[in-house]
Amino acid sequence: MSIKQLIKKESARQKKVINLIPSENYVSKDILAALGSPLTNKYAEGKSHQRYYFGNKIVDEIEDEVKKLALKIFKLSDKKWGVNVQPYSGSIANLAAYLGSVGPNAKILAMSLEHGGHLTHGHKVSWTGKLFKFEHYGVGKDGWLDYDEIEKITQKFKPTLVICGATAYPRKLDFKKFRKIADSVVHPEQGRRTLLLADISHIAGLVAGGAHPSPFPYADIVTSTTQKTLRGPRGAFIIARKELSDNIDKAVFPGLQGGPHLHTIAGMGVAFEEALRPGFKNYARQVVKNAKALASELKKLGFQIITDGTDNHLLLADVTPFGLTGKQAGELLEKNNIIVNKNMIPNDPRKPWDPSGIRLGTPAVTTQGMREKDMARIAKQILKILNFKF
Ligand code: DSN
Repeated sequence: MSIKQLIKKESARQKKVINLIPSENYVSKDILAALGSPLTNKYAEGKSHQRYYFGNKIVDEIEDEVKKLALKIFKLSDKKWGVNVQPYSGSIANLAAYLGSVGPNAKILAMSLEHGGHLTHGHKVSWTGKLFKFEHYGVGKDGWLDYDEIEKITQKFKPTLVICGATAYPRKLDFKKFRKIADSVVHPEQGRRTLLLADISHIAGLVAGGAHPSPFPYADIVTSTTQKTLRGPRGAFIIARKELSDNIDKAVFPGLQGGPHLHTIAGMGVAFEEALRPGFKNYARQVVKNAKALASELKKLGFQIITDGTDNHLLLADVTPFGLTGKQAGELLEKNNIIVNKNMIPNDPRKPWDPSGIRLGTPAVTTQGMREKDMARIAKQILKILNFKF
């Protein structure tokens, strides 16, 4: 089959299934048009207006505008914040943020992958785990972050950077508490406080839409991808306090990357424009309402939901009471056109490849117009599939 035919096949698959992967979404036609535009033909190494190639007047305008929009969706001033929209993905954005702020070998504290953090938050198989000295915190037995415990770990470890942000944590992040925790350790020799980085990749759209508290009053650096709740293309950005942003920019280019992907940057700009429309607030709120409805319907049907519910766009369910592992449950659901991902649950006795849980999210189905009543139907269908294993 040709690539063109395979793309058609994948488009049809995306239309046919119920997509409950919390890190996926469906972008608008305008974003697809930006991604498929001739901007992909252009090289523009460097920052806008400081490029190594010529012919960049128009793409400079585009990048400048996208940076302005990135600040606008979070109501930030360019007097205080610098933006970089060039990272190819969240992984590179995180690596660049660490390298450009605290540098290699620094002590960094983050949430462990097993408890809901991210691979690039210093997991041992990621280069972030090899290039820096990471220590991790997790969640308590009840699945909730225990901020007193995080503070104790912080004071003992004395990191120069604290990371908050998760890929599989269903509750609100208390950025104010994380700030206080970071401030409980001082580094007079470095002449600055412990930095706080919020990786809001999962919740960026909720923050922009007012459905989750913002990290910006408290964090020094915020990293994010744009393809999840923000409903943009697969790209990333870093927003950092002005005094940190020059070094972070240098870590992105020339430190880690070459020419920026301008078609993606333009696609991100379109996503930011869409996030500024009044309807986006309703979308963000509905994503959370749907996730809450899905969690409560599954709970009514006997599912064990980690932390008993959710405050955001995702939930974690332990499927072992059905006599299934997360992998088996995911495969059964896929056979029946419901797409989830297998996921570790807190303190999981099983391994990541075949864990005890599944992770479910509502950004994509909300984009398709589904509401609470649809979540009730989906929950019943999930139960039927897992009970009868067909
Ligand atoms: N792998 C992504 C997720 O699904 O959460 C994060 O990078």
